[in-house]
Amino acid sequence: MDIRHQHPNLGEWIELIDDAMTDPSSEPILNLVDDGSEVEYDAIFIGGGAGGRFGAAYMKAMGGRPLIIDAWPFLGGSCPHQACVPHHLFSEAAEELDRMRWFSDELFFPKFDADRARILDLINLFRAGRGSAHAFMNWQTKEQLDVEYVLNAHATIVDATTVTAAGRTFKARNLVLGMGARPVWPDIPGLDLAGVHDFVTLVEELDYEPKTCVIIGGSKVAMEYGAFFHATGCTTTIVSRSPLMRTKSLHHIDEDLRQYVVGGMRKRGMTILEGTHPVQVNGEDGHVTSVTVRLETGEEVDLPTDFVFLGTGERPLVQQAQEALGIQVNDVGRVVVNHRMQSSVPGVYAIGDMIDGPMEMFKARKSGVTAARNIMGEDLEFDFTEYPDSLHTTYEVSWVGLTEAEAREVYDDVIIIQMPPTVKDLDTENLPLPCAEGTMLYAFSKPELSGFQKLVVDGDSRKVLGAHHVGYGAKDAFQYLDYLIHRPEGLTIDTLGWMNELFLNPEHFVQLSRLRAGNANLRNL
Ligand code: COM
Repeated sequence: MDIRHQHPNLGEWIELIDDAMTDPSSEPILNLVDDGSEVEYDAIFIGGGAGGRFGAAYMKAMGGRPLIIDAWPFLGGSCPHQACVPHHLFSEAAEELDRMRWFSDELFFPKFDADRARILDLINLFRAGRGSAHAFMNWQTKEQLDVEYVLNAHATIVDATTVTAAGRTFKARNLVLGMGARPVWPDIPGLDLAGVHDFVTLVEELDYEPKTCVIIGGSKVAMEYGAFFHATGCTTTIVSRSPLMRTKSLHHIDEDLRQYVVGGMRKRGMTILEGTHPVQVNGEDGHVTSVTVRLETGEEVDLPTDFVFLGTGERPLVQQAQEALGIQVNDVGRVVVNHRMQSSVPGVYAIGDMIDGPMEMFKARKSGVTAARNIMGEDLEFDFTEYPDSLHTTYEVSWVGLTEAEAREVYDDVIIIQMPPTVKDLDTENLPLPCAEGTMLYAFSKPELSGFQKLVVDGDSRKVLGAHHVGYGAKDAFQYLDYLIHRPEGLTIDTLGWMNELFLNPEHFVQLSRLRAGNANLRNL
């Protein structure tokens, strides 16, 4: 279907994409300036997810000629379809549900009606609404960004400059691989039973309301989806080999922050079994009924459940690139690239979830842009070994820079500014601080739920080394804190304490820094 000279509006795009998703024999969607046969593109982006879409858009803006090819009939990749967008919807629901449960029948809150808190309703809400994001990505990329694309068509890599798709052959100076990743399932018996899901099959296939959940794995996905399931009333147990937030994929987790987050999950009734191995998933009549696990003590126990969720990580889709190009991948199956996103094959770049580092949006988009800018002749490096991070439980948890323990290994005079403070016999359980965006109601009636924050400062240089926050409303500020503290000149407590805070805003550490900045020799707070 050639849509180059058509200009579907959003509603028309939704229909077009729906038709393509439901009809396996539907035609490719072509948005090509000419038939493509005589053209040498600057780059073909295989995969139009966050990395490919942003890379191609940047290249086009620089005067280049990119082409995106994607197997799905929409751009944006897994983010709006199965990954980040549903996760954020579910995390927001978890936060709301948590508040409604704690305040059930208090103040203006109605009595909590557990029958109305359903996983399946939220999934159906997402399924019914995700088409708008898909439509917008296609519309914006065509009409505003003027990027050519072929959708609803599998790309076959012929060599480092040639790709076939939709029955045509396309040539380019460079290939940018952004085919993404898919969840990996561990090797334990019983995972073929109905009722076993990962975050992809959850939104595509769940067709009943689970009553209990056993989560296998201790990843960010395990914690985030677990907190959501539990908040709906689906009693959730997490089975993790490592302590939560101590998995290899997370860095710079401060121990006090970790204790507050994991303690908060337990306080809400979740069971968290650390040092525990899944042995097998058991079922009856083809449906899961329990999970056998080996506890830290060596004892094996059965955890009855009607729903198993896997949070055991993802692997990139590299097979085709390996077979066609002999591209180098590392021991966890990620394409090896340098800081310009160049792979071991000249002219072939890899981006997003295909490469090492966090499978996060900032890395996807910026790696795509880095590839594009290098292809267009810039000498630009992107090193994503340091980055701010966040996750959701029923809280928003954000962190950047060094933990207290990491700082103490390197610096002699580490100063901690923290709320609530660690002071013996202070009765901090009843201290309504930090009270800030989203925790005012908690502060005044359930103070121990008000959150946690810690700033780590080098007392000698007065520079902020790290910031750690549990609460609400701080994540946006951490984007800028990350930038400020990683500048060569860093961010001193004096500069931070001199910023203009908007109302209380303790989550941005401004007022707490101001209380100490007058000290010539900094002191803990
Ligand atoms: C976001 C997808 S949902 S993209 O990064 O805008 O392509």
